[in-house]
Amino acid sequence: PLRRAVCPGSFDPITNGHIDIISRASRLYDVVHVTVMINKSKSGLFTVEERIALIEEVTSAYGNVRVEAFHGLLVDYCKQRDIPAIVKGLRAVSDFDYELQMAQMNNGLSGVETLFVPTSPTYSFLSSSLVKEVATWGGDVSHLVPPTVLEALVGKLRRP
Ligand code: COD
Repeated sequence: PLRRAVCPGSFDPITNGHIDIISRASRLYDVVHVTVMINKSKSGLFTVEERIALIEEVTSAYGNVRVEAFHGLLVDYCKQRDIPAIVKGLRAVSDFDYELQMAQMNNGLSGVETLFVPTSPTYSFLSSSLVKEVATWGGDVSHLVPPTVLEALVGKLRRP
């Protein structure tokens, strides 16, 4: 059987930090599901469809990445797709507390395992929200997101 893992997130938008984790997961698993978890209380800059299109474009080269959205609990998604592993990036100690809580909750709910990949030091300060904030004020984020995402970001911020 194919060995599957999921990289879940908001991806609003996908950054080089996410891509680092996805590409490393794609070398460890046969199929990597990159799943936009829909959060009704967080509206986001990009629509779910726009996020999916951007993720598809920047991960197409890996060949074993499948992109979709899910509304509900991550453990239910894993059950439906028969996915035994969640792969997450850890940026700093500040991520650890919350990520550990989620990992333990998800394992307790369903037995799914969470594997943590240490972020490349280059991306340890990087988050979608910082990228959006810096870009909003005209700061240069071209080294933090792929060109397609940069273009989408600039377009979005010009006509809000
Ligand atoms: N370097 C490396 N990895 C990174 C970086 C970076 N610079 N930035 C982000 N990542 C990785 C992290 O592993 C992060 O968790 C993931 O990418 C996604 O990041 P975001 O910011 O897009 O997404 P979040 O943090 O909003 O995602 C949270 C989830 C959507 C995964 C979580 O809320 C969830 O599972 N929700 C579904 C509902 C559910 O099951 N809730 C119960 C949880 S116990």
